[in-house]
Amino acid sequence: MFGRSKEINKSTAWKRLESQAKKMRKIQMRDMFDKDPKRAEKYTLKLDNMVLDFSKNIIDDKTFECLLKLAKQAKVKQKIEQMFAGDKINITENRAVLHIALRNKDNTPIYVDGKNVMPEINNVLAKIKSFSEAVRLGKFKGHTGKKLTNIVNIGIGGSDLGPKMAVEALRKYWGKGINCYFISNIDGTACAEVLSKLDPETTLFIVCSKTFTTIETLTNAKTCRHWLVDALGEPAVSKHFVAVSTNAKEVEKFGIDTENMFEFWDFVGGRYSMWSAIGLIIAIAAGYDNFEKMLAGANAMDKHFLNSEADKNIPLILALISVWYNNFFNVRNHAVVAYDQYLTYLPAYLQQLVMESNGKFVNLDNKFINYQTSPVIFGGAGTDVQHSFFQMIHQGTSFVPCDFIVPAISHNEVGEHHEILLANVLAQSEALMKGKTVAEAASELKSAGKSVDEINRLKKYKSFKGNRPSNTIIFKKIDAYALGMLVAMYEHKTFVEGVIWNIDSFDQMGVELGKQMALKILPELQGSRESKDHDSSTKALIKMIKKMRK
Ligand code: G6Q
Repeated sequence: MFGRSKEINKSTAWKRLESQAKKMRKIQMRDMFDKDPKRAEKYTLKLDNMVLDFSKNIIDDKTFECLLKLAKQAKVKQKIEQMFAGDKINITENRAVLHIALRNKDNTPIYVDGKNVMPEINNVLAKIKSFSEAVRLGKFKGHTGKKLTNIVNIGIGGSDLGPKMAVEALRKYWGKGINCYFISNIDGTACAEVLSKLDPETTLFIVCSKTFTTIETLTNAKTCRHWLVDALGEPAVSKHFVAVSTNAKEVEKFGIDTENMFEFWDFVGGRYSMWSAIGLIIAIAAGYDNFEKMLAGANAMDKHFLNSEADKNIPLILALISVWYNNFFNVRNHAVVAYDQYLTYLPAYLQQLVMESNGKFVNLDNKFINYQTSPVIFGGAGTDVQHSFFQMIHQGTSFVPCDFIVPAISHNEVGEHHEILLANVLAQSEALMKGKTVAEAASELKSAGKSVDEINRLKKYKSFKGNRPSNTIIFKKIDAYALGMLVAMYEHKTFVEGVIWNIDSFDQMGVELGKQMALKILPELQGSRESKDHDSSTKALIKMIKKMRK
């Protein structure tokens, strides 16, 4: 129903892009800038307090037109409308995909199986509001009557990365005295290190798990529960534990009163869930007003995405540019560099969003794909990463498209720090685009007074091929509204890429096999079952580990 009769790499738009890429490989961006003084203006889009400059990409009018045709051929517009209408576009799990409903500020009805989902969403939002305010104001107190100031999110994957990224992004807005912690890894160190800093009397645990069956989360939650009960006794649990889940039965079984449970729904995928009660810690840390602003920012991006023409549509254009390099330049990576210390966890969040959504090799027609899907996403905070992996971005043998994200105004305008930071981000994108020819490097060496021998020895090492693409995304300031826009922009970009590749961006079957095998290996490691049915490497490793642990 949602597949396409013709594979996208057989479409005329794809074929046209292949020949266009051959042509564009010979073109230098710096020449296109020289020829067209309006290039930046032409390839810049604005939305509220956000600017996207995508002019430093290896595209021209013809390329842009072909990319838009590809989107048309892939029926991107129709797919966007299907998502917003609540159609079950997650076909492998037969689910609607409605993170957009979580921030549907206009409250227009959205139906799934004939039922409007908005009333339930609004009820949970009201519950998030009243609970987060009660905790912040000290009205919801711990068992011994103390204010809850240490908020611990226990969850993993989608139940961790989004809230963790957003809570850090909004650190400047944290309520006075509030501290946030995240426990995700099954590694006992994660739990031990966090618990060692906490006082049970002032600690609130939020157990976030859509399924409430995830072994890491349940094991961590159990350990934290024991820690609390040891200190304050069983009756304290209801004052120190709340759950966010779709699975009331398992929440109850775990020993959390369903009164203390915040619901969410199957139509919200884990990695798209920070807008739901999974974001409870965001509301507690930064205040419900900011949580609402974040939803409003995302909603503004949703409306832009749904209503803008393709050639003005920010997430759609970013997706097309990504497909352009991925499928026509054989590029396998994409770097996201946020020049904002508070966005430190954005790349980790995006790694899941993009790679879990689009790292797929079966299409919507149930066929193996013979073209490249998700790139590898990596990144970090600028300027730090300029002193680590940027060497490869500037002089590596293949290019890595970059997204540079930066606020014009910092939350911490200390001395000239922010201006230096801004100068750096602009310098990076310009340097990547322009490069420095061998002749330019030679003339620089000459001006520095180097000998002819020295110049000849060094000029290639000091050259930069340039023509390395990047997008620059500027916000006035990264407040909660801007954060909402930014994250929604990437969600929709990821969706459009998936539509073009004709894959289901909303399941994650690829994480299952390892989980299944771990369950089999666990009793073997614990000694209760003999290791068999493994390859010789795994068998030997089990044996060695058991010996070391004796
Ligand atoms: C995200 C994935 C996955 C999920 C975790 C945690 O889209 O579904 O990362 O969020 O596996 O699952 P639970 O929330 O069910 O514990």
